[in-house]
Amino acid sequence: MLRLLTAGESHGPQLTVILDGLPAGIPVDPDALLRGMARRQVGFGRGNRQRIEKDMAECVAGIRFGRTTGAPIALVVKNRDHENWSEVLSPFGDPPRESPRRLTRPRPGHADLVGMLKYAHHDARDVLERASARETAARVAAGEVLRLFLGELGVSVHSHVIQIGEVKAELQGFASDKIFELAEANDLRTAGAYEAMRAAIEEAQAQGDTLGGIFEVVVEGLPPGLGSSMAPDRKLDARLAAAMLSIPAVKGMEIGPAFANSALLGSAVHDEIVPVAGKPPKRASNRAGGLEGGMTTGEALVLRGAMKPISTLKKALRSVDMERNLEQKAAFERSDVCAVPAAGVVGEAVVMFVLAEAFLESYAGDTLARVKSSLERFSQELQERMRAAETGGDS
Ligand code: EPS
Repeated sequence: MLRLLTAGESHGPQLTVILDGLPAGIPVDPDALLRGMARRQVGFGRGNRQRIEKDMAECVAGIRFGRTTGAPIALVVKNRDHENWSEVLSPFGDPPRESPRRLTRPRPGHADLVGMLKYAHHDARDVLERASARETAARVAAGEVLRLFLGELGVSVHSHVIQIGEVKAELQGFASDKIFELAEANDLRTAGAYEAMRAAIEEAQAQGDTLGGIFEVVVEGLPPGLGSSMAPDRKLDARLAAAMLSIPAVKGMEIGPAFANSALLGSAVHDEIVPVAGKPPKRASNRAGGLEGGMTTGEALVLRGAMKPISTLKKALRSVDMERNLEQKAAFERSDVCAVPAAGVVGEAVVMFVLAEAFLESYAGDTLARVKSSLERFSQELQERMRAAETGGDS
């Protein structure tokens, strides 16, 4: 069983993540963690906070001399901005009177109002500090360890932005390698329509507004059969959907071109099965996005996340001052205009967690070597089966 738990407020001293259940013996390169965290901080349209933070994951448990030990892994990401907030977020003592950081006019779209009602808070800061997407830095830190594990199993995970506001990237005919290379090279993490996307963000910013969009996570190198069709809660598509929707502001998810598929005839949607000598069959296309029957097909896994626009608006919407129950404009505080590029990197992290869990279900092992040899055995079994079928002795 793989478990992940994060703690930490957006402006508290640090974020903490515990990842428990990975096998021993995974090589961990601290520079890889650093690079992964830096990718999440990229993004035209982010606010000034990213100029303050330089995210680093400090390992405080579970890794020794560059390898996982099998113990729970604990990583810490310091919030540099905390020094400006230490009084406001003090764990003890009395709240400062008339604090300018007190937030009583909840922002539509944020967790503010419902959280105030649910937890009986008078200051929405008690809600928003945790609802903030800052928490995703911790999940990305853990995700980078998961990436190293999956990399050992031959799996690679990428993401790119396919839409900002109404601007769509035109990617017809692009090979996936080219898409990833282009996306890694710019601050919108997109392989197409960069200039138009940037202009849309600038326009929203000039109007005191915000923009959402769609990112795509692509995973290559998966074996067929991760997940299960046998019970609803083991279906990989359902688990991936839950993971994607756990990212702040992600309100929709799509497996491959699922919405477009729903408008087509079956013959135009389903991926035909073609034989390969000595190996399991391949697919002539991948409109299923790499999943059938709640299991990976062995083709690339393609998942899309739709992110709503950031809910902190300079051009504030109507709200209610909860101290007086009177109509007021919603509060505004420093925020991002658009965070879709970062959400894609978070998407990678949450998807990697589900995939690592699924690998450990099918190929359990206390050490990386045992997990690898179990996966290798499965691959050999598939090849032997197809070779036997070719010689007429289907086993
Ligand atoms: C966020 C508000 C902004 C974002 C933050 C999420 O923070 P601040 O209020 O300190 O400017 O930058 O995201 C991050 C700090 C991050 O690292 O992703 C919010 O309200 O959700």
